[in-house]
Amino acid sequence: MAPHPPLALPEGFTLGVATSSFQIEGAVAEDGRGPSIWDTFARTPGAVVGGDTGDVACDHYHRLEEDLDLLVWLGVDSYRFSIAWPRVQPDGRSLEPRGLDFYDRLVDGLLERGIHPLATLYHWDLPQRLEDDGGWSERATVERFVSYSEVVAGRLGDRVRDWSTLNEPWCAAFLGYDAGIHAPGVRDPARAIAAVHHLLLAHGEASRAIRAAGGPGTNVGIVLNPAPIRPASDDEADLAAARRADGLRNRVWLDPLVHGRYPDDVLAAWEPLTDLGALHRDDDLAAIAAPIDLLGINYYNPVVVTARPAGDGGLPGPGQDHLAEVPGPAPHTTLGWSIDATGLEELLLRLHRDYPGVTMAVTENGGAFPDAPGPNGRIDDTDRIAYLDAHLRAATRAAAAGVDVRGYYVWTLLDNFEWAEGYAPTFGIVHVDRATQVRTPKASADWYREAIAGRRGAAAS
Ligand code: IFM
Repeated sequence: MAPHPPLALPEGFTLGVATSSFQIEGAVAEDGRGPSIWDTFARTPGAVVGGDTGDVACDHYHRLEEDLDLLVWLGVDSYRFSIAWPRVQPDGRSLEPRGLDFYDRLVDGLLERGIHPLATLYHWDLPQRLEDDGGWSERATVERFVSYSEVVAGRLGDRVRDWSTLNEPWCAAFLGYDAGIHAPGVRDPARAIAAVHHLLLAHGEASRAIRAAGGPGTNVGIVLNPAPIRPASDDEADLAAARRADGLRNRVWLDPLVHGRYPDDVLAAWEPLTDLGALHRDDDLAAIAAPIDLLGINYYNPVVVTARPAGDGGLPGPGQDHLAEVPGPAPHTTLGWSIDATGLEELLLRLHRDYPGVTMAVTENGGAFPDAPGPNGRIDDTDRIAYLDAHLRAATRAAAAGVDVRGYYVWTLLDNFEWAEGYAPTFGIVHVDRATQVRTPKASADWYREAIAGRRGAAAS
């Protein structure tokens, strides 16, 4: 079961698992938590497969100790989790101390167990009240995020040293405000373009506030979901489509964050869609480009794109009507995503080349697989083990080639609420019985546990 051949991890390489608040916590109306945009969206008929909601999810809010003990059993170095903004500020403004108390217990529970916390402040659960005022399309949401970040870092910053501001702002902006397939379900290119800028600005401004609240030794970063973009063919139109798609998936985030400027081709494409002059103010880019300590990379699969006639649909993202994603080569996970670990290595090498000097970690990687229980009820998910093993090796190859990549987090600990797909796709290394909430480690959990222990053994010998 242990990885074969043994993993050659760089010295000090972190192995962890990742989750997010809305996907696991449940208890959406408890201890003063306010509604988030995902509570609202999940109740919109047809928005989420099977009408699933986050009302119960993995009931993690009530099963915190049990889940912390699972982390101990796995032996992870670090746990990446997110804080639910509407638990801490139910309406995006006023403070709910019981919400903060929960994260206090979570952080203390991790530290008591020798597990390093990596806290994300925003994994898509915007307080609904802020969306009613315009959400990420409005500049005022930046201020709200900064004050929320100050409150959380003020309370936890004596114990949490590593923070990320946002998780995958690409999804928040483009799936949420352009394609409308994630909360808040808006389809308005101008609002999506505004959301990009405000999310980036919120990251930059909040990073300053978190450092101030946490004091020396505070590390702040952001988590993105960049991907290698591959043209469907060598046709000039497909090559141009790939370049265009790369702009919105990768460069529109990374160029401002690292180089302090938006890519010219993206600005040119967006100019006809909105008033960029009014949106982008003088000092914004300086704030966005504040140095980061860690760039989190969530990697699942490369994206294959083709040119197509403009019309409804297209790739998520303003100005991408004439682009489409085509299925990548087999094999695929149950969500139809190509399994391609070489894409992770290629991506890390490209980021190292184009954005030198940035320290990275793979903050999410994993797959949804069929997970049929065997006669003894055990889930022998050899497909997931093969996936994780190949990707972990790809990350270590990139590290050996000189990329500054310091860790790897499996997505995810528990089978959970997979956003618009509901509970059917399972990414967890631990099975969760939806009726009883009983947690049962899958074979992949045993594999990861042995990989972690083997690595520790190798370091000690
Ligand atoms: O479940 C999500 C997670 O919330 C963000 N990254 C991708 C995962 C799988 O889709």
